[in-house]
Amino acid sequence: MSDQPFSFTIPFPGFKPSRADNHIERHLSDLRGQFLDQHAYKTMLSEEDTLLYEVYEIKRPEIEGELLSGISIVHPGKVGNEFFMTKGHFHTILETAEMYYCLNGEGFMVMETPEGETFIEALSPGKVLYVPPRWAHRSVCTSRQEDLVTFFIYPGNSGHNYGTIEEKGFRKLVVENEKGIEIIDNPKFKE
Ligand code: PAN
Ligand code: ZN
Repeated sequence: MSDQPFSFTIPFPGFKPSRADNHIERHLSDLRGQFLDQHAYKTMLSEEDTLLYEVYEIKRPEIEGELLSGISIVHPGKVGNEFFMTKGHFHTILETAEMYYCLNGEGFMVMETPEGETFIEALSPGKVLYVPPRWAHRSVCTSRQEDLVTFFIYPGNSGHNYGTIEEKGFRKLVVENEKGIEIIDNPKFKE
């Protein structure tokens, strides 16, 4: 027997979907080693394991032909001068794409391929972003007070490879310095 079609709503504001099968919370401790300023990271972590972002997942079977979707909410804040961000990942099946639709806030999607190509796209409400197959992706919230909220859709069989990024990091980082928001090379990136 086939599944029935279903629908849900994403309320404005709030952005918590009316249907969510899973709610993931990721804290500072989940991004160990990823922020450039490790002194600031450790100091912050010793005070509180701050909530950096949340994901509401609409679950479907993780098989080819299905689509997985959900809402990602990255909260505003910084570790040192680097903005709060998601862990970021490649898809386990590298040849799978993803689409993002930005609903709220300001930020960037930081992307790179295994071959070292990089691409950074600014996100603001209304922006639709296509992340092609092979591109690792990480969302970064640069709003002062607002959450960066995106709706995402990707193939059911994609899977998530977090290990490569945990080990190597991304080639580019989003920081704020005297000049304002800047994209810099990650001095700690491991080839
Ligand atoms: C998104 C991400 C979500 C959270 O659903 O999973 O934004 O980021 P991390 O998974 O890197 O913690 C997605 O890209 N799924 O494939
Ligand atoms: Zn993804």
